This record gives sequence, C-alpha cells and structure tokens, in this order.
Amino acid sequence: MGLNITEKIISAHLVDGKMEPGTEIGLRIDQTLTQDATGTMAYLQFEAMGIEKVQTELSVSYVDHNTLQMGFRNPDDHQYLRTVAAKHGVVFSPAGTGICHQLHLENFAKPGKTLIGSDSHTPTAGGLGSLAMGAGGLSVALAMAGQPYSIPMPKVVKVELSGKLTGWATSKDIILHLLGELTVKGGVGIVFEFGGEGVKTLSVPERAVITNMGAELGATTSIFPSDENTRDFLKAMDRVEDYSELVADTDATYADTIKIDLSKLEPLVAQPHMPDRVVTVKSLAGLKVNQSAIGSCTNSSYSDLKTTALILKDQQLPQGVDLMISPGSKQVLKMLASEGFIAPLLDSGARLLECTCGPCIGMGGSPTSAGVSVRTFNRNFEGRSGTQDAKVYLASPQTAAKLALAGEFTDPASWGTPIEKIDFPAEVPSIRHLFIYPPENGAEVELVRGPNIVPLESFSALPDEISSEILLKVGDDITTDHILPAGAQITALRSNIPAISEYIFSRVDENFVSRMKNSESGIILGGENYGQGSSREHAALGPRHLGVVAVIVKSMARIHRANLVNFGILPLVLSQKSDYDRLSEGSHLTLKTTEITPGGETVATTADGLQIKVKNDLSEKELAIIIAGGLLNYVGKQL
Ligand code: MIC
Ligand code: SF4
Repeated sequence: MGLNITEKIISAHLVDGKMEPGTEIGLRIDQTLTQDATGTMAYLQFEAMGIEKVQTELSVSYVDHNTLQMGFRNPDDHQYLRTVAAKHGVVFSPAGTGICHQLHLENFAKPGKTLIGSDSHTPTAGGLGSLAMGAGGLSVALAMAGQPYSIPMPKVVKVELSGKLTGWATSKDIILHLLGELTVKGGVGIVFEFGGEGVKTLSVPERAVITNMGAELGATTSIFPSDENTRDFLKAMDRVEDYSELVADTDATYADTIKIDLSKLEPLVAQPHMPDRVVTVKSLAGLKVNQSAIGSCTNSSYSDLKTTALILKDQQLPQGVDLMISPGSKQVLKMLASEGFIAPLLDSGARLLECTCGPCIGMGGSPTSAGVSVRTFNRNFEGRSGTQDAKVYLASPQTAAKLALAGEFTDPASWGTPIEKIDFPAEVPSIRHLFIYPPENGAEVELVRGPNIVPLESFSALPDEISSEILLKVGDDITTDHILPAGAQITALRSNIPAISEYIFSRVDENFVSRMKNSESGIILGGENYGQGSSREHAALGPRHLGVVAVIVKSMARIHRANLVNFGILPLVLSQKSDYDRLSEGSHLTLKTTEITPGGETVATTADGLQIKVKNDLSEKELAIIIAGGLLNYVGKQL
C-alpha cells in the first residue's frame, strides 16, 4: 500500500512504536528551533542534561519576541542565549534579524526533515515539506540531547485543493476558510496534508501562510508536498541543493478528505476574539477601522509586503488610522529597499517596525481603547494586543492594507484590479552572514548569565494521594494567553519562574495566585479546549511552581497537555462532562494517584461524598514522567 507524505517522513524517522493512529510513537528529530521567550528555559534544561554538544543535524536559536530591551532583563537573556548557543553547537540569530519561522523557511528548513520548535507556529516549515511541530521547551531540549520526540501517531487528513484563487482572495483566506469550517478544535490529533491540482498554483510563502495558521486548528502540523515550486523557492534562496522531491504515492490513503475549490474563495476575516469566528470581509462593510498591522510569522514575506507597498503606493492613510508594518526578515527588508518599495510605504503614513514579532506578542503597537485593529497575524485572543477591550480582526495583507486606506470595512468588489502574483526578484540578497555559527569546540566559550537567569527549580515526585481544593474554575477555550498573559513586562520574566508565576491567571482572576499561596496544593477545573494557543511551557511551569497538582477539564490542547506532563501536573478529563456543573471553586477532591493507570479511569471524591470519574489518555511513559515529578527528573538518571 502506498504512503502519504506524512507517513513517508514518519517511517523514515520512527524510533519507537507503530504507525497506528493514536498510539505513541517516538521520532528522530533532525532540526530544532527555539525563540528567546521560550528558549532561555529550553537551554537551562538542556544544560541540566549535561550534554556537551547538540545531537541534531541543526539547531537554531532565534531572538525575535522580546526585543524591546527596556532594562537589563531582555539584553541579559539574549547574551545568555548567544553564549549558550556557541557553547553547545547551536546557530544563533541576533535580535532584529527576523522572525524565527520566516528565517527558518528562508535559510534552513528542508523537505523531508523533522523539525520541532519551542513555538506553536513551527509548522510554518511544512510549507516546504518539513514535518514541523510545535513543542514545549523541555521537549525541544530533549531533542537537542538526541532523544526521540514522542507524540501520538496522528491521523492524516487530506486537504484537496482544486482550481485557482481569483480576485482579492489569498492563501490567508484558504486557512481562514478552513478555520471557519473546522473550528479551533478541528485539527486535534491530525496532520493536514495538502494535495490536488490547486497546490501547484501556490508558492512556498503562500503555502507557509496556511501551515503556519494550521496551528490555530489545534493540528499536530500541516504539510505540503515538495515539488517544482519548492525547488524554485530554494533556488531563489540560493540553496537549491537542499531540494528533494516529496510527494504522496498515487495509492496513498487518508483518514478523511476535505475538498476546497480555490476559485470559490473570497476575502475573509476572523472576528474577535477567536481565529475561527470567520465571516466575509464584505459582510462587515461600514465598520470603522482604527489600526492595521501587517507582519508576524504568518504574513511577513517579500510577496506579502511588496503587495502591501503596491496597494499603498501614491495613497495616503486617513487621519487617525495607524498602519504598522513588520518585515519577517532582513532579507525581506533588503529586497523591499533595493526595489524601491520602502518609500511608498513610508509616504503613505505607515510605520515601519523592526523585523520581529512586535505587536503580535504585545511588544508595542497596542490599539486604542475599544479600537478596531485589522491584523495579518494568526491570533486575536482577548487582551493579547495589550488593550483589553480592543477588537482584533485577522485578515490577509491585501485586506488589511485596503481597509486601513478606507478607514473602514468595505466590499472587495470596490477595490479595483487585484495585485498580480509576485515572484522573487532576479537577485535575492543573502543575510546568512548575520547568523552566528558555533565554534568547532565550544568548551572554551564562557557562559554569561545575568541576574534574570534564575536556576531551575527541582520538583518533588507525585504524592500517592491528592487531597486538594479546586482553586480555580474556568470556562471553555481558555488559551495560554489567559493562563499566562504576554506583553513586554511579563514576557521579560520568562527566565525567572518565581517572578513570572505572580502573573498566572492574573487577567482571569487576580486572587488566584494568593489562593494558591495560601494552600499546599490546588486543582484547576476547565471546560473544552483548555490551554489552546501557544507552546509557552510557562503556562504549566508557573502553575506547577504555585502548587497545582492536577488540571481537570472537558478537553485539552495538545502542546499544553504535553507541557503539563513534562512538569508533572496530571492532565485529567471528566468522564461525564456534566460533572463540570457539579463541581465549583472550593470543592475539595481526594484522588488516589496510585490507582491511576495509563488510559484508565479513576474516581475523585468530593468532601460530601460525590464520586467524580476522571479519565486520562496518558501513555505508560507519560504516567511515569508525572509520577517522577516531571520529565527532567525522569530523564535525569537515563542520560
Ligand atoms: C505566541 O505566539 O503566543 C508565542 C509567543 O509565539 C508562543 C510562544 C511563547 O509564548 O513564547 C507560541 O505561539 O508558542
Ligand atoms: Fe511571533 Fe506572533 Fe508568530 Fe508567535 S505568532 S511566533 S509572537 S509572530
């Protein structure tokens, strides 16, 4: 029987397990990436493993999130990241060089390779045929140490594209369409593999927009074949030698097939505050726009920004409309500059920001109170922009630029002739000399650790019995931004767990931390899709530091669940969802952890004798990790 692309890569990297959906598999990891906000922790953990040199083919450490450097914290973190990279054989990308996923696509990703990154949008590299997954920092540290990466074998769903995009529709509208159809829970346990005639009409940067935002579907990852367009892209990047063809066998099978006729799509937006609240742009005509932001790891490629410049050329933004543009990399910026596209951007009144995540992670660029901001990003969670009551809409660069110019939502039928598809210029400048490559022998490199780098805490093993109160009850769709908000002030504390833990759930319930501090331990009760969004392991580490022993929910997001396991917190699921209503904040639960079996059901008893059945989907190894008090304790003896 033939294999699909996902199965081909998995079978070539399979170290443990069988390719049966749902069962645990271990994969050999070729490449890793980290970014600064999750990276400091990942390298502290790597150091704790006592391995001299990374065991992967390539590991890269990017600095793109926390680049404001207000005070000593961020620059100290960056200095630590630079020295620890040199010491252990990791390539380092300094602040301002670009956004990790855009840089990785341009410079390092290869078809057929496995990549894990401590950032949930690592699947961006699926646009050129890598099997690229987001993971917690500790999982990435382990992969750097040469250990396999464990995941449940995903189901592979084919997304068959036919036809061709027309009018003002873009690849962003393909993924927004999918999000509208499948919702933010629609991809759990799934790899979306793109195929069909329509694939040929999409360039690698267009494909990467789709695989990037596939993360918002909750998918394990998304992947495109590696074909002539991939070859063209790698050639433009001056690394055609990295090309290899990778297509599904003609008799490959899939768990399911979703069909999309590209010619039927029109410009779409995701409304506040979820990426799946998708409607057509025209249906919102008349809604005033205060701000647009073009950039982020989703839409900051050369073609995205040149299109933007062509739309803004000889136009002037209306007074009071703020338009921010962040190129994805210095390569993109240099191409725009050499082709004369910076002046049209500046002359329109737009602001050119650094090549970083910027406003996407709340590093500046917050909208006005209750303002409407149209952003080309992948997330619009409440408060993430830094303005709690702002309304963020997610759209393509074309849509964001057109709506900024109009100062309101308009019908794309009135936008005139669409911008033609953009190819790379004949000469693509290289920025590869800006990366800092590690020396052959890192032993002599001196590690520099500023006061913001706080040593790792060691956690104790799981007690035989949990006897704790539910100290927080939350509803559905709690994101990691709810658990641990982003923004300059908080993100600067990513290497300091005691300090950052003060902000756990701070925007949901300001008394949660003090309730935790007044108790030995606590339980969190959640609804559906708990922990969706980012890969930040601080959303597990912080609660663990405060004494959370178990999270009991209706359902949970993949990366957050893995992070809970890594730090020894029990991820439990209510067997009867209706029990959610029988429990409240303050309910006391007793549960014998010695009775927990992998994939089994256990009973938790309330103070008044109510029996609540909870199940888990833990593998034997995951359970052993939790019992040991987390992954570092578990592997400590084995490495
Ligand atoms: C995000 O978009 O939320 C982030 C910041 O890139 C995160 C990682 C983090 O919290 O550091 C992600 O998506 O994984
Ligand atoms: Fe950076 Fe935003 Fe992408 Fe996260 S989603 S990596 S913050 S640009």
